[in-house]
Amino acid sequence: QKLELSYADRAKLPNIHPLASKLLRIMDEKQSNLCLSADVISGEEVLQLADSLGPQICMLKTHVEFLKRCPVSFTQRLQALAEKHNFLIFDDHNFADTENTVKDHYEGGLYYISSWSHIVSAHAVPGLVKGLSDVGKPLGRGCLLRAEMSTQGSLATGEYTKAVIKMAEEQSDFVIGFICGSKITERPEFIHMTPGVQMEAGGHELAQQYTTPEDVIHNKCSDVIIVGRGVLQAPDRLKAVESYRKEGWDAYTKRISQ
Ligand code: BMP
Repeated sequence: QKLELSYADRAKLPNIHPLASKLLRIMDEKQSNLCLSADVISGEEVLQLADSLGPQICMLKTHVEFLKRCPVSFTQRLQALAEKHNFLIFDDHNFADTENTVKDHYEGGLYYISSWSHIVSAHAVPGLVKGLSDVGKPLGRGCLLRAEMSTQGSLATGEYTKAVIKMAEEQSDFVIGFICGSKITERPEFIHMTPGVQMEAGGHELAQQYTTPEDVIHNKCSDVIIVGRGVLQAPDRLKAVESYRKEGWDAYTKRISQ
């Protein structure tokens, strides 16, 4: 039986995108496959989460456009915290428009997302990420394509998901992986990231459906768990983030040693 490649081995693959390689190295060094979804509405609180929970995570996910109080210095301070604690920043913008429109939005607009976010997400519906890659590639940025969704009744399934994988393969100089429910391609250069994670499986919040870190990383062979409310609504966030990190990491070590 063929042993699965470790995160550290995948980081050294000849065709890997430098940003995917950096992420896999961070995951290996910090023993963390946890992305914190910092879904709070105050910019100061995002910064405080980044500083206090940063040592436990490989990535911090923002939705910058819904921050209520976003100080001018927010993105600079977030970048400094990402350096300090060695994690990547992922603004989960879900770009899904024409080449020209996404380009302007990614490069400028209110938030100049390309200037500070290592990674952004995009829907594959427009059929291309060229507008984004024109802006992001020269800066060494990467993109995650939404191949599946964790919501009940999602339309991103079957043939659609297959088409997303093909799109990623054709644009692998910018697309570093997927938002998906499980591993969807055997190509080890791509990163699989999965939301809808809590310690208790089977929970629902509006149309969100939850499963566990063990299920996502061990059974479904994804690479990174994305956790929001599981940490944010816990009475002790530091304790919660450490237990998600540990569960996710243990599930990974069990998977690769099989
Ligand atoms: P929570 O763990 O609180 O349910 O947060 C999950 C996060 O992942 C949210 O920011 C949500 O927007 C995002 N997300 C998701 O839940 N399902 C998807 O299919 C795609 C997402 O980006």
